[in-house]
Amino acid sequence: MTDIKAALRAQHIETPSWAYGNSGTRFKVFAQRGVPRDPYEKLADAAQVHAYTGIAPTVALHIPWDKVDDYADLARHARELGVGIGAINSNVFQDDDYMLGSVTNPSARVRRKATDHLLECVDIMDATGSDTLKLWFSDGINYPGQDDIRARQDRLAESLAEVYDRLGEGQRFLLEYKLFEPAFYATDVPDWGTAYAHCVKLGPKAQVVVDTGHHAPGTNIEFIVAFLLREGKLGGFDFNSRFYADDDLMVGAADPFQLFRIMFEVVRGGGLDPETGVAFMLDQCHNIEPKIPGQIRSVMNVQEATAKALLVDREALAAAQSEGDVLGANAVFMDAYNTDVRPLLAELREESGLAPDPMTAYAKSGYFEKIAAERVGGTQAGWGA
Ligand code: RM4
Ligand code: MN
Repeated sequence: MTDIKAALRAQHIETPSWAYGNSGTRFKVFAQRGVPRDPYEKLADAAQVHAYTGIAPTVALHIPWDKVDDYADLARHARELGVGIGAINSNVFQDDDYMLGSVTNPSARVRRKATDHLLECVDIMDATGSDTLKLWFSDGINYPGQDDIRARQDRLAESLAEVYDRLGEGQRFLLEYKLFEPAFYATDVPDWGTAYAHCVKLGPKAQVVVDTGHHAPGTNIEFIVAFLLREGKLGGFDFNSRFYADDDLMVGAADPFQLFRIMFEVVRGGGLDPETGVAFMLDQCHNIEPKIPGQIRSVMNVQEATAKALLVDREALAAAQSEGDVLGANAVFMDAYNTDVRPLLAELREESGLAPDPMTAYAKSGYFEKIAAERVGGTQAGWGA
């Protein structure tokens, strides 16, 4: 139990700045009270998630949504709030120039512009002390014949190589894949295999990030996790859950059993050891639920799945597996999943001087009432600003 608690204490879950802003679907973005107006206020909200969970000490930024004049000052502000700057997320999907792609665009001028943005993100890493750049490309084509699939791979490789060469000591990039959307026919980085092949060619500073919402229904995500971890190429997760497409709902809400299976492979592959560098990040939007409690709940969901994964009796499992005891092995696995770990986590929090239930503690704190009263006027942050 001491080992399990130590592993749980060491786990860090990163929250995304965009989760604190308004979001919605293409039909409607619902504005909520108290929503941050700038990156400074987003960091203040993220600090609340850390204050009540104790395990969310970093915040991912999205550029240009979180553009500021002085990034060192933003990092200082984060430190004062007790958090740090996590991954820098690039954005090459919201400019008219990118209609036919960013780094894979047939136009050399557009490709240059896109790559320059990625390089600018590395500058921001330098200024904030962030060690991770996250690359997601919306690039792809909607119609057969629209562009040359193979040439687009060449252009992608060229841009990635330039960014890779710009990375400093202790910096890395994570390449994210996504099956479809916004491109519908062929996406340029549609799956882990494509991301993996590019990363292998580039070297150790390039790794794959698994966004749990970016697969076809029924995909065995834990298999991908086991494989990438074994190859030293699992850079981290963008956690969220989905029912249909890239729903960005709270992680563990749609399929807690899948989250447990993923976390078991992480534990099995040593991915909880900080040296492996697996980043546990959330990539979510809270369209209809309040944002800070939505993030607190999500962090707790990942922590609960991790605790259950750590509870799997690995010795008993290995014994059953080597004897070919199918039902016995499955029972060991399910016993852990069916354990209620909430009392253990409450105890862990109390040992660290935190309230046993972060949701209630936050609700009682009065923080929401305070930001709702104070944050009037100005333009609320939203997905895309
Ligand atoms: C993309 C992808 C990226 C995230 C943006 C907001 O679908 O998941 O990780 O930065 O959405
Ligand atoms: Mn993502």
